Amino acid sequence: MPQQLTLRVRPRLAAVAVLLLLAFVAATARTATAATPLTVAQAVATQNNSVQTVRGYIVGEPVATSTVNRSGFTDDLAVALADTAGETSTSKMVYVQLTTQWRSTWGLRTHPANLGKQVDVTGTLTAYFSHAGLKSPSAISAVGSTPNPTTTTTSPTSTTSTTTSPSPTGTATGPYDSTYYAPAIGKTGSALRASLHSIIRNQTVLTYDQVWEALKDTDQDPNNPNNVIEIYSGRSIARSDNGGGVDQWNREHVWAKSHGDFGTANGPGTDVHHLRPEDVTVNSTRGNLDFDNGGSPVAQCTGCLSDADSFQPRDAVKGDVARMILYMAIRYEGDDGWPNLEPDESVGNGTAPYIGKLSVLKAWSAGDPPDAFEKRRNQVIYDTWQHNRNPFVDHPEWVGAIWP
Ligand SMILES: [Ca+2]
Ligand SMILES: [Ca+2]
Repeated sequence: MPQQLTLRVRPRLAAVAVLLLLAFVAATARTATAATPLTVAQAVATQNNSVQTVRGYIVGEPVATSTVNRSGFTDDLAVALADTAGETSTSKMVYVQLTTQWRSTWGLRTHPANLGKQVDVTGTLTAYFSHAGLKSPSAISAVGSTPNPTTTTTSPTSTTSTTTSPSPTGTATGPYDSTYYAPAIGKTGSALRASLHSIIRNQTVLTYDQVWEALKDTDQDPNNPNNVIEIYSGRSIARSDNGGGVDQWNREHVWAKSHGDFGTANGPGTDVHHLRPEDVTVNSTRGNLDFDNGGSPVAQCTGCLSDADSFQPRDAVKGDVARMILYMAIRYEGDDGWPNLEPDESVGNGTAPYIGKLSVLKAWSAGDPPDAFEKRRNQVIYDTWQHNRNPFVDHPEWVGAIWP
């Protein structure tokens, strides 16, 4: 009898297995046929009046065929999308018409912090401003946020009440997750970026004079409290030997201050999350160069390379440099009187508020995770000086969650 029972059950199991298989195949097919958003490059090449969904970063406000404002926004009527957040070439953009229903949520005059956000826009691929366009949108949503665009919000109270969905990137846990970072936990993409920005922009702003004292604290040599460590060269030097003379150390702006031309007024120019002690001569060699791999050896800076358009620090601080640059990108979004700083894929950015190369910085961050020195520095800045944190030191995986 037991054997007969087994024989009866087996066909049933087989039938269930077949049903499960069919369900799986159906689900897979549904996924495979779901529309993949077009890139901006594809949208530019497909101006055929079809209705499509395009994914891109908001890079400015188009006001004429070849003019896109990146700051000083004049209206909420249109936004330009590109495949990279730092794109400045209008030929690599698609201009999105914002019909009335979208202006209060997506217009840059009302929401300048939308600059740099990644969005999906569904509309008609047709010329706008005599330029590649996407008109009459039926849906606009931030990538990584809830798909219903009407729930997109910018006020801090609404942000914190957003339902937490599981993060597709997976997250490490940290000591500040239930406090400082609570509104950001579980988010990714543009939602994570917006949340982190609203968290870290609350800070004490130092004067340029205070930066000297802060650096003597934040960059203290762990083996000699009377010294500081120079970022690029790694040299330990008396903390009191600061100034403008040869072989002294001075205040290096890792985000070169000419990139966005913010100078040394209280603000990004005095933000010690990216200010570091460096030898005067090495600081001068780095100048305002973008970051990239390669070049010739740099005098007084073992392991550093430099050429006409880029600088590469020693291996031990490559990740530190990357996380400082990416901190600046999230901290400065153009909404508090300073330029919207962004990483891009260029070298030779000059005075534009961009620093390259993003792909290299991402690799540097992955290859050189935060060590005790970098973590202590972040803590000292938080406890004593600015009272804000570098999220990428606490959660290096957020680099990939924001810049996939
Ligand atoms: Ca490091
Ligand atoms: Ca920014």
